[in-house]
Amino acid sequence: MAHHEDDPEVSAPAKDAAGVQGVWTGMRYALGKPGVARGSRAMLRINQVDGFDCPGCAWPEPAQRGHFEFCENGAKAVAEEATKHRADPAFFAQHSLSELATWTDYELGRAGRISQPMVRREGSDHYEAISWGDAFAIVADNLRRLDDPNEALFYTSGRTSNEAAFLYQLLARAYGTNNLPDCSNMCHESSSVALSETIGIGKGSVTLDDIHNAGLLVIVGQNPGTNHPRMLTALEKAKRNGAQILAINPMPEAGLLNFKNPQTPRGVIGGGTHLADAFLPVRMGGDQALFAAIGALLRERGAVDHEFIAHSTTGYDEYAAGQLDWDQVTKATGLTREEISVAADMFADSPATIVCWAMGLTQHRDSVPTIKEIVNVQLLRGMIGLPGAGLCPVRGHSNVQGDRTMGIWEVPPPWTDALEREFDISVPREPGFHTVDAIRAMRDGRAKVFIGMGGNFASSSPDSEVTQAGLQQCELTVQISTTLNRSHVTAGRTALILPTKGRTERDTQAAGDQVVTVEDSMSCVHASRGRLEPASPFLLSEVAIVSRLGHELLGDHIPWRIFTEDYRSIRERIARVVPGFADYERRIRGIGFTLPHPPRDTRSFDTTDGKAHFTANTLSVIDVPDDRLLLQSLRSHDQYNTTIYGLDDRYRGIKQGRRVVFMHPDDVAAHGLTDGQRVDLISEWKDRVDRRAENFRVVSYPIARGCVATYFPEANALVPLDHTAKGSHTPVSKSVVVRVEPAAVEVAAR
Ligand SMILES: Nc1nc2c(c(=O)[nH]1)N[C@H]1C(S)=C(S)[C@@H](COP(=O)(O)OP(=O)(O)OC[C@H]3O[C@@H](n4cnc5c(=O)[nH]c(N)nc54)[C@H](O)[C@@H]3O)O[C@H]1N2
Ligand SMILES: Nc1nc2c(c(=O)[nH]1)N[C@H]1C(S)=C(S)[C@@H](COP(=O)(O)OP(=O)(O)OC[C@H]3O[C@@H](n4cnc5c(=O)[nH]c(N)nc54)[C@H](O)[C@@H]3O)O[C@H]1N2
Ligand SMILES: [Mo]
Repeated sequence: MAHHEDDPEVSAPAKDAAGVQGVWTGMRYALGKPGVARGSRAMLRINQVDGFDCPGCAWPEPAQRGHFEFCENGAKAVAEEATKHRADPAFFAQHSLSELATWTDYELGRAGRISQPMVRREGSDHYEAISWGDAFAIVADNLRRLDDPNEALFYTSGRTSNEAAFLYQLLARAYGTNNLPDCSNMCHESSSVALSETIGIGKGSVTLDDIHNAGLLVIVGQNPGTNHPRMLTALEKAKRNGAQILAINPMPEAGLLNFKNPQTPRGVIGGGTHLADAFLPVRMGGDQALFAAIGALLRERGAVDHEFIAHSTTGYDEYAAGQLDWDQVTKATGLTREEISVAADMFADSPATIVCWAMGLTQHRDSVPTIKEIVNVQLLRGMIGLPGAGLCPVRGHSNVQGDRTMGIWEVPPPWTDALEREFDISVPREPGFHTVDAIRAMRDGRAKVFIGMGGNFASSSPDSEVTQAGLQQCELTVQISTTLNRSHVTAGRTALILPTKGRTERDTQAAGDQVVTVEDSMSCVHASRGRLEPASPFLLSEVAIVSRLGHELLGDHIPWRIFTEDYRSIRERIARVVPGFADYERRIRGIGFTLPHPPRDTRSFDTTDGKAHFTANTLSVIDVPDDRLLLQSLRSHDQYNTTIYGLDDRYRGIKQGRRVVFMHPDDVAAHGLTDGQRVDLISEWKDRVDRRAENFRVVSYPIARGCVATYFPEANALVPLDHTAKGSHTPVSKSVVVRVEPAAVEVAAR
């Protein structure tokens, strides 16, 4: 494999998202990779009622579907699954593990779909083919040999269907552990924690119609143009209906400012729709102070819904008694009091406000209080459970919310008693390991078997060196995967790759072609039917893999075989165990159904006292010394988490390279650097370990002062394992204190 030079070309960032270029790029991915027929057939089935759910993101589909309910993002995700490249036994015979370890994530991903089960036996430097039967026997043997079921880890990424997720947590819990870390731990955990504690449910309270009918949409810490492109269509519609948009972000992301909808003539030919009416270039980590200030200004102006507060909430007096220190606010936000007042006016003038957010809020040390401060502002104005109003955490992975609903969680779910009764098992009640604890357990030899249901734990987790060493120390690692990634290369002493079908692929079992179900970011559950020919005849579905492992490990006390033959039998069990799923089978026909959400549906709150909770949060701002910078790691336009589709980041003006660090021109100068210079990033934390990531090109960029940005997963080496969000244990991927040094000479020459 030819190694790609990482030598970025830089031009001015784009001012709008999508447009013709977006469609062109999307179609290019769709048509170029899998071959024209397979590609376009796949595209036409995305997000249609009888098609498959787009594996791109968790943004909901409208009830009235257009012919093209997908975007560039979805097109790339589908093309990735439909690639013609194969990591087959010949590939693994040719490339040793030590060689593959030198490849970038981009190069690994391009090896394509894994076509057969593979094993790396202890001491060998190569994977070799293995039969499914032998592979399951190895897993079951290793699990049986453990002294304690809590020495095993069952990780899940967020693409897994409800059916596979339900069986997977059943397998782990029946085996005897709650060690179910998942990508949520690194993603929206802070949202789930903050919302559960304040409104009694860890999910967003709006529907797509609410978005369309909002008076004010606040988009904070999210880059929808790249990560949720279909959301732009909803924003455009809201805008036509008269909505105002307030964007809050340290970077002026293209999709927030202007949108050329490629699916309307206006978008293709005209100037597009101006989206943001106001833009606050907040300093990273400054949102808690910002929303506390907005709340204070609203109270000052009397823009308060006293009736709602008296009837439906508690804690207002304590919250309202909080004193605001404006010096602290301006320091934390980097904004002036006037700028914040403009934002407060927008809240005060809006009859219906929705706040949307994503990783820019959830991956900080103070993420939980920050989101609680947003809840405060929404409660203050009574903006919950009203048409066009509410709280909207925008989820990432297409079924990450559904996986949680199905019990993928290190905490035993509230319906654990029902699960025990249904399957006549006993489930431990003490919580298992979340992602960060799972890494600690591997590092310390307390966890010895790692099983990954999708995902790429080695690259997506914090403190790459510690995580990867932890995996390599395991007695057994098992990756249930579609495409090759770094987690296959950072193999345990014995390592298995169990290749599975993607969501786009036909899943035929004894009872015929199967559908699976997923839940989107707005709690709508619907069916997904794969249509494409599977990438290889040897692939098993995720459901079949879990069931065969369950059978091998636990026997047929749980009817694993029946589950695989007909997925309806799994949904029957889910309907009996998980609240909200009664009559599951019938209700997934057509466009599906929406799960109950008390605040949204009836303005009621499932908290201890039946009220929504105002919270009084102490403000403490991360202290960044003058000669240091605060670093965030984010996504380029050409990646899906650790899957790197290409080396460009079109909207930010980057081509052919990923090792860039975005920096305000004044910071470039203040740090004695020049645009284009190569630098090393060294993260500093109280454990005094210098974590390094080397050889990044400085890019002068409009980003808030004192803040820098670089791409995930290249930056994960810089995120200290023990530096997590208070209350949610989420790694602080967006607030790492770094020093920047000119690149060491020998590195620059590499
Ligand atoms: N194409 C594509 N789509 C995706 C993904 C992908 O990788 N590629 N990933 C999926 C997943 S799993 C997820 S979770 C979502 C992620 O979706 P996003 O959350 O949009 O993802 P990020 O790229 O991490 O962008 C974070 C945004 O927050 C801003 N930000 C950073 N720190 C702060 C802060 O302190 N305050 C404020 N106000 N803003 C801040 C950044 O400048 C950036 O615009 O996307 C999903 N969709
Ligand atoms: N520094 C930093 N770190 C981060 C983040 C950040 O912003 N900054 N974001 C965090 C977030 S929000 C998330 S969600 C995590 C993501 O963490 P993960 O979910 O662990 O990572 P992904 O890159 O999404 O996983 C991609 C792999 O999943 C496999 N895969 C794809 N589709 C399927 C499928 O249908 N079935 C199965 N079984 N496997 C499949 C493929 O082999 C592919 O290589 O990363 C987190 N890590
Ligand atoms: Mo995510």
